[in-house]
Amino acid sequence: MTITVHHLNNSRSQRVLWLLEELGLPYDIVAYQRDPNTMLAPPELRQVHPLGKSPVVTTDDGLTLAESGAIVETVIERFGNGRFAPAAGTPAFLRYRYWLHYAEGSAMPPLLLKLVFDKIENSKMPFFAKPIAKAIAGKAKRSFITPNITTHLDFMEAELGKSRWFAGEDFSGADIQMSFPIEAAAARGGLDASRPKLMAYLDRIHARPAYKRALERGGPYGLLS
Ligand SMILES: N[C@@H](CCC(=O)N[C@@H](CS)C(=O)NCC(=O)O)C(=O)O
Repeated sequence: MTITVHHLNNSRSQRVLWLLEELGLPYDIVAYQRDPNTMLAPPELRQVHPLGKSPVVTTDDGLTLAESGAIVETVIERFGNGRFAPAAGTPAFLRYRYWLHYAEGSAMPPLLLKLVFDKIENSKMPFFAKPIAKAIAGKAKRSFITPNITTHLDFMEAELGKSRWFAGEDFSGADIQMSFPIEAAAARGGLDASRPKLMAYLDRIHARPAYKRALERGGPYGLLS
């Protein structure tokens, strides 16, 4: 079977390349470039999936998979042969499923809000609008966004104090899914050496040969710069 990853530069689809490298599965990449001004995906991606977001995975037997957590879960279920997911019915499996959902459902929203409000603060606008925009963005960040990011970072740091990887002592698809919010937090969400477990975790995932191979296939990945 041929697996094709519809890969947008600098995006969540980097995780899918990494997963396929970990599994040693052959795959093709169709590359899409973000608009340098808006950072949005090009319209061609809507021909693959109506939302026009990345990642999307297609197979030559007619599957179209979207939503990174669902892609990670489905690929591991179909091709994992017992690798990268704890056995069904175990407490570790519940943790695995929790983190697969948490990454996009809970960790990403405040990080995305921060990105949007940072952009509003720094975007060009008539001079008289600037102080108003700055005041609104500053209030949203101080009162809601930053405290939420702090809560999530504290939570993740504490969880990594309980086990080496998110689902337990073994590396799993949950770690691949969790890499993106943690990388995003390190790039622009205030994650730094004051949270040593998360920083060491990032070093561990970046040292994995499959992670490095995925970077070579996927091209420059801005969250690491
Ligand atoms: N929750 C979705 C999010 C998908 C998503 O927003 N992808 C971003 C890339 S990181 C995207 O395609 N952005 C370009 C756009 O919105 O046009 C997932 O995890 O797959």
